[in-house]
Amino acid sequence: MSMLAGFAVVVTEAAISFFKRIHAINFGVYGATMVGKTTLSHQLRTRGEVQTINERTVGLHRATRKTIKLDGDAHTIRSSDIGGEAIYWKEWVKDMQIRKPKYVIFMIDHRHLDSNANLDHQVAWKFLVDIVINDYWPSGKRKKEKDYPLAVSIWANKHDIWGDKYKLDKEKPMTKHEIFEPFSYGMKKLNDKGIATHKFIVSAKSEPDMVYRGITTMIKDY
Ligand SMILES: Nc1nc2c(ncn2[C@@H]2O[C@H](COP(=O)(O)OP(=O)(O)OP(=O)(O)O)[C@@H](O)[C@H]2O)c(=O)[nH]1
Ligand SMILES: [Mg+2]
Repeated sequence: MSMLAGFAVVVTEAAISFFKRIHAINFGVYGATMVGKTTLSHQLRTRGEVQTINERTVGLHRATRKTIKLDGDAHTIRSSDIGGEAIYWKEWVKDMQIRKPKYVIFMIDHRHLDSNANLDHQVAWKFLVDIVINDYWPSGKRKKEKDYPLAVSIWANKHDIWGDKYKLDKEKPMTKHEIFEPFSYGMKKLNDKGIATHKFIVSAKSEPDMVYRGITTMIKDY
C-alpha cells in the first residue's frame, strides 16, 4: 500500500469512528415495573456498579445520550427512561412514535419463573408486540417503513439474582434458557413482520461489560 493510500485509510477510519461517536442511535427500553430499566439507563451513563434504585419511574424522562465503548469501539445511543407500570405504557407508544427507535430492548426478570401466576412480563410483552407489528399507530396514523424497529431484543436482567437457581445448561446456548420461553410466540409474530429478534442475559446493576456487549451486538448484527 502506498503511503498516500495508507493515510487515506487512517483518515477514513478516524472519520467513521468520529461519526459513530457523534451520531446517536435511537434505542427504546421498555418492560414491566421493577425489571431494571432505570438501572440500565444509569449503567449506560456511568459504567460500574449502579446503586440500588428505590423509586419507581413516573411517566417519561426525556431521552439522553450515552456513549459506550467496548474493545476500543465506541457508539453513542439515545434512550428514554419510562415507567413500567401499566399506566405509563401509553408513554412507551409515544416514545416509539416520536423517536422511532431502531432497536428495542424489552427487559424482563425472573418473576415468571418464581411464580406461574405472575404474568407481568407476558402482559407487557403482548402489549408491546401488538403495537410494534400493527400497521397503524393507536392514533390512527399509518406507519411508514422507518416506524418499525430493525430488531427487538429480550433482555433477561438480574442474572446475579436468578443465575444459581435457574442455571444455564452448558449443553445449550443461552438463548434456549427457560426464562425466554413465554416470549417465543411474540417473537415469531415479530419475525413474520420482518423484524429481527434477539435474546440476551444481563445484570444491569453490576455487569457493565455484559450490558455494553448486548448493545454493541445489536448494533453490529442487525
Ligand atoms: N441484583 C440486581 N438488582 C437489580 C438489577 N437491575 C435492577 N435491580 C434492582 O431492581 C429494582 C428495580 O430496578 P429499576 O431500575 O428501578 O426498575 P425499573 O424497570 O426502572 O422500574 P420502574 O421505574 O417502576 O418501571 C431496583 O431495586 C434495582 O436496584 C440487577 O441486575 N441485579
Ligand atoms: Mg424506572
